[in-house]
This record gives sequence, structure tokens and C-alpha cells, in this order.
Amino acid sequence: MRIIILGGDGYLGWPTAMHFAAAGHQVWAVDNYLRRKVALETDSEALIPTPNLAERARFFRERTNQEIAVDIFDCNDFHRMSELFERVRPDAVVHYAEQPSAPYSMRGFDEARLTLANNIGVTFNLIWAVLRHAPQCHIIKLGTMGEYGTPNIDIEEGWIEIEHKGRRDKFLYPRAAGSLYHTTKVLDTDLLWFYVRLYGLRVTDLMQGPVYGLETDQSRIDERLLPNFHYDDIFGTAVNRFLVQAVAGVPLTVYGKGGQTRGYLNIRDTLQCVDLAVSNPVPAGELRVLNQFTELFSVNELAARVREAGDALGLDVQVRNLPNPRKEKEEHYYNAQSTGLQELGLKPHAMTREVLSDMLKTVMRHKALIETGRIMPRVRWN
Ligand code: USQ
Repeated sequence: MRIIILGGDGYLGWPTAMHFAAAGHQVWAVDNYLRRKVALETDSEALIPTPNLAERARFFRERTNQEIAVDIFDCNDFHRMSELFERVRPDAVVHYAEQPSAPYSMRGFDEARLTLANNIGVTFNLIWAVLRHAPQCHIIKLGTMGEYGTPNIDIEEGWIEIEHKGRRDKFLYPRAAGSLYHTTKVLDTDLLWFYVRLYGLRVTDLMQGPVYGLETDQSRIDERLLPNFHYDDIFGTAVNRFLVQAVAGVPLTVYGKGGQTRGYLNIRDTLQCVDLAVSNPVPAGELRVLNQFTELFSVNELAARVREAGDALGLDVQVRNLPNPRKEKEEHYYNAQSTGLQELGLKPHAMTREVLSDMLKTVMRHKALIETGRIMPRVRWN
């Protein structure tokens, strides 16, 4: 297949590009280095310095003899997007090209504006590039479990049937996101659903939980192929942060009471899920929503697991409950369905002590690079 990866330099975009190239597909990776720029501006750079996208593609080719074509431009530039889709006429596009940090989107006006304009603008341009040049192309959009928020009823897989005054109908499951970033993903879903209904696009919207991990079949070939591993308060996700904190000897930063529950998944499972979505396209005029996570944990449970794995390596891990910088429920009901990807064939990798221990060992090798000033939360929701 001919596959475009938008956001191909990102934590997930780069491993996805390598995964599809290794599987024999023709891959184009597009990025404008927005995350690198924001990371530099906010002193939030990744733990292990990563080569730029063109260099990564070159190292990958040298090590595997497989090609990833690289295009550096801003997907908010419709003419560049349009030109790319006209040239490539892809069978599938995987859309990661969004400002992905909830804390960054809550930092102030400029950051909120950038997040809104970038995320909605890129989705809109993608839709039009597909309509104009590749109307059969399957759009695989990375959404987030955070679109649903933490409702006091079960979270269904995208859709809910409602009976109202004796009549029934099916709707998108109600959304109530907890940050502006997560809200842009809600807006993306609505935009895609509109164009699916009226223009017959084919779309899979993946509601993904926080991802952890570094190792994939390709990144293990050469350390220069590793994904960007962030542990700062802006781009770092909970598990990756806790692992670095354990190695740095900083007490694990549990926000508030720590009862916040989310659906987590290993980066290997992100690749499996995206592959399953690409390999099983939906018919024209369908919006398929899949909840993409493999295990539910509260923040307290995550901290306990990292502590156990760290202590087994002799790290003496402490846990500290900090005043919560976010506005979110700290104790709540959470029961989310996720059967769609398993039905397509997902074989989950659990968050075992061995998995955490392997990650801790990688972080320990780079301990000297940890900047502890990047660990404490610097952005408050209000
Ligand atoms: N948390 C802590 N301590 C920390 C960091 C986070 O207690 O040091 C808590 C947060 O308050 C939250 C939970 O852990 O309750 C998850 O936070 P996170 O930073 O791991 O994840 P989040 O900000 O929700 O965003 C991340 C990615 C985002 C993706 C999302 C999936 O940055 O791109 O969409 O995970 S989800 O959370 O399901 O919406």
C-alpha cells in the first residue's frame, strides 16, 4: 500500500513509519518539527537526543535497506498537502500531525490558539486533500480516550444508542474533554463525521489512551532509531515520567489523590492497532471508532508498579502526592469498552514487571542526561 504518515517525526509517527516500511509498504513521512520547536521553547526536550527526520530515514535505510520518503512542511499549508496527495494518491493516511500535549494547550492564550488552529486546520486540510485527490483513501485518525472524559456510566466504543420518548437512535457517544488539546480531538471527530456523512469519506478514529514504551521491532535495531522519549511535564506521559523519576531519585509525581483512571497501552500495541486499522479498511461513508488501550490503571496503581519494578533493581523509589495542577476527577467510575481491536486480532502486551524493568534499564543508561528541573508540573489548569 501507499501510506502517508502525517506527524512522522513524533513519538508514535516515527515508529509507525518504520513499521509500515518494514512490512513492505511505500511510506511517506511528513512533519514540520512543531513538537521539537515547542520542546525547545519550553525546556522540555526528550531524554535521548534524536536525529532529525531525514537523518532517521537515512539511518533506517542504511540498517534495513528500506525506504521512508521524507517531506518537511506544515500540514496547515493546504497547497503543500494538496500537492502531496496529488503526487502520492495514497491508499491510507495515518494522521498524528497534532499538537499532542494537554498541559501545553492549557498554558495560556498563545498556546491554546496554536493548538486549536493547528489541530483543526490540519484535519480540515487532510479531508480536502483526500476529497480532491484520493477519495478512496482510508483516513486513520489518532483521537484520544480523553475525548470521553470520565462519565459516571460505561464508555462505549464511539457510539451509543439512546431511547428518548419512546423512539431510538444511534449517536456519537457524548464527549466531555478535560483540556483544550483533548477538546480539539472532539472537534476533529465531529469534523470527520460531517464529511463521512455528507461526502462519503472512509475514516477510522482511534480513541487512544496514554502510551508508554520505547522499544519496537525496528527501534531495537539501532539506538538512533528510538522514538522521542519525553519525561517533562509538557510532553511526558505518566508512565514514561514515572520511570525517569524512579531513576533520577525524584519521588513519583502522583497528581492529587491518584485515583484518576485511564486506559494505557504499550507502544508496540499502538503499532499493532494502527496496522490492524490500515489492513481492515472501512467502506466509503463509514466512521469507525475504536477504543485503543489494553489495560486500565489508576495513577496510584501505575506508581505502585513502577515502584515495585524500580525497587527490584535497587532504586529505592518513593511516591509523593502533589497538589493536582489539572482540573480532573481524582476518584471516579471508569469502565470503558474496547472489543473492536481485539476482534480485528490485537494481541496485547501487558505492563509486566519485566517490561517496566527493561525500560528502567534503558533510562538508567541515559541517567546523566536527566534534567530534574523538567520534572515538576509547570502548568496549572487555571
Ligand atoms: N499524571 C500524574 N502525574 C504525572 C503526570 C500525569 O498523576 O506526573 C496524571 C494526570 O493528571 C492524568 C493521568 O496521569 O490524570 C494521565 O496523564 P498523562 O499526562 O499521562 O496523559 P494526558 O495528559 O491525558 O495525555 C496523554 C498524551 C495525549 C493523549 C492522551 C491519551 O499526551 O497526547 O491523547 O495521553 S488520554 O489520556 O486517554 O486522553
